[in-house]
Amino acid sequence: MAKWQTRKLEVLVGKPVEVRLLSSALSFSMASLPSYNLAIVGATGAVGLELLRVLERRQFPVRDLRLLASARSAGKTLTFQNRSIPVQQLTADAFDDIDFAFFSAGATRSREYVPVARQAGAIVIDNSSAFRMVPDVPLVVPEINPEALDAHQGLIANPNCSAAILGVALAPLHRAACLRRVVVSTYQSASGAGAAAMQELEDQARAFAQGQPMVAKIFPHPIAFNVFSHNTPVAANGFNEEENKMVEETRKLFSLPELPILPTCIRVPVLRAHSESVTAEFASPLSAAEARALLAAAPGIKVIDDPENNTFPMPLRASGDLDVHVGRIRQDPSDPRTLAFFVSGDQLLKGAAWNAVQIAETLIHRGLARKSSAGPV
Ligand code: NAP
Ligand code: 2RA
Repeated sequence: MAKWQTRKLEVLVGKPVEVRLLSSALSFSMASLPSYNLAIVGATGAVGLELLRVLERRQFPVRDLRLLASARSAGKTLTFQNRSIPVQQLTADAFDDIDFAFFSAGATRSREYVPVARQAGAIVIDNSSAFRMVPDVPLVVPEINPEALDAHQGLIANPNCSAAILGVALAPLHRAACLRRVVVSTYQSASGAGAAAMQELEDQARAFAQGQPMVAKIFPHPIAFNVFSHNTPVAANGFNEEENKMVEETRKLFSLPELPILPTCIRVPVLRAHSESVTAEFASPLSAAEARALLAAAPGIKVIDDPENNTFPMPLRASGDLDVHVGRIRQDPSDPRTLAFFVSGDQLLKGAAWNAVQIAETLIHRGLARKSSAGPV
């Protein structure tokens, strides 16, 4: 961050501000680096396809790219840097000579094949929920806890997309004022449930427009023109799986194992990008202006906060953006330590593909891209 930005922040906050220079650490140049052999498990899925686009966008130094999916996709081709690359069936010998393996094919595949990939020497960055809460597996969002990568043993977990987006917005505020409690309601897009769910929303909207019945196969209820509680099972504690993941993973990301978090996860008829209405309580008072300045200076965030034009974060605008959009920032009139704000972030990017590639970039730049070794799983 430039010095003038730090000073502007100090004027607004009214005290010296310690700003961690994550910004520069996060906008790495990937030119003139050695190149790597990559594998993408689940390359044909919603996240896998985004991984291909993000690797291109970041000019990630790729030597060889192995695209893996189920037997259904074997023989298909996908395009990467104007080259046509065949999709291969995921098998145990698919990881020979691979430096980084990005997994995005569900927890069952990760449980079976992540140990195989690590045994073959690959560093695994896993988008599934399989290992996120294993104590020695770092769960990382580079804007929050890049230092957790230092002790990695060849496997890094990418958090749940709703937790990642929430965490990016909370991080600069927590650094300034210390989080005490979070209440969050999500507005989650169809693509959070995969490529087929995204297609289901499009098909239902088309059917509705043509006066045809809306067929629900992936979701338990019609997703077009509807809103319903997140489609994961409700656990004995009354919270659904998505809500429980948000609580556990946010606590792990911030190393705040007792942080009170009250989530409500909702599916909405949006194709892509999750939104969240957040109420956060802090140990010390934080005005809306202070929060806006902290958020504007933080890496990975765009402040979209324009009351005059009634323009705030929206999933349509956040779609395709690597940054999380934050706005509608207000201080609770009844408690100066409580803020309310609204967030939209492309969960296929910051909640999955971009965060995974960013982890690989951070490993390379911190000199941590060493070969995998035996570890906790
Ligand atoms: P998706 O669109 O349904 O894609 C699933 C991928 O897994 C496809 O490439 C599929 O290949 C592959 N696959 C399925 N069964 C397989 C098998 N037996 N062997 C090898 N590959 C198999 O799902 P997604 O949304 O991309 O999610 C992928 C993972 O990322 C999940 O673990 C999910 O929890 C996680 N994630 C998703 C999001 C999100 O916003 N969608 C965000 C964060 C994390 P075929 O095409 O051949 O079937
Ligand atoms: C969802 N959190 O939106 C998931 C995506 N992994 O359902």
